[in-house]
Amino acid sequence: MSITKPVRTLAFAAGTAGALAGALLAPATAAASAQAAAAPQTKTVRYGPFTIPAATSTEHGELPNQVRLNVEKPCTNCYITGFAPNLVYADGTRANINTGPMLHHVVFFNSAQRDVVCGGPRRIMSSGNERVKSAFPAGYGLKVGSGDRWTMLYDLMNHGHEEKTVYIEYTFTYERASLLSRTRPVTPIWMDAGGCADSSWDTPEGQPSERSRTWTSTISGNLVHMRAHLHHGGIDVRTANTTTGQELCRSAAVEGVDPEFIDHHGNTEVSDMPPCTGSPSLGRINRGDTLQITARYKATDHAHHGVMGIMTGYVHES
Ligand SMILES: [Cu+2]
Repeated sequence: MSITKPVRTLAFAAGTAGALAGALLAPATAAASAQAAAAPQTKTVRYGPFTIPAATSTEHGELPNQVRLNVEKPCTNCYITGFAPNLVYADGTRANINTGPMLHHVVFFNSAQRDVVCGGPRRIMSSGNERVKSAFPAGYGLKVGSGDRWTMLYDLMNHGHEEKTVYIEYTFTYERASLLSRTRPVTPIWMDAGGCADSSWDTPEGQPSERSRTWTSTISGNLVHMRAHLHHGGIDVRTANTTTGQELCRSAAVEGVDPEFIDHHGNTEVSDMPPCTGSPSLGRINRGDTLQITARYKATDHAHHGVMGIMTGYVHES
């Protein structure tokens, strides 16, 4: 990470002063407690409840682009090593379009850090209805500092004809940070075929379509994980380093297989977008390299409005 705020560094040092003193006095015990601190932990955080209006005969019900400030983080002074997004009912069962609700999108921003690609608050993770799980390769994590503030942007839809009350749920795996942590931090890079101003565009009817966007990297490091998002009708999305000629990740959409992702009209939504994970790396990125994202959509007999093509990469800067 390029910027470390002095305040956060002090808070971090104060929190681990005990462990450091222990290391000086009794190395074996301190090593054991550092190991215990680094042991993987799991926490499920629920956001909500949210009540989505019923669909009418012509329109889906929707809670369009709502913002919640300062939402719960699973931990502080820790590394998130993986996360699994979900949309659930109060009893914990999955809420999906077969019963109405759709997680159109959820995006988490950290307002304490600047987004590497577009500026503004840093986009650290997101999900569409496909709810893809992410796990970083062993030894890497998304650092959560004590000064971090998370904002959640969400958009929920309902294909059903009665209102539904749901929760956005994230199950995180994480490790506590300490001075002895060997976990390497990752920096998110948000590649978006729609660009920075608006992630969405419309596909034409009757012909396949493709949209690309490039970004000149401002950071150097190893890309260790990449996750993707497309809408209904998407074929695949990929990111390449056009400076080195290397394809970094390609993720193809799975749609219409799992019955949970088919609504009562027979309409399907994307059910999986397999992520890419590379250890030690999916590829090296150097400052000044050109990264290109390309999203492809199928030809259909009608235009698709507001489609997206997004890949979020996680880079260990070095
Ligand atoms: Cu989307």
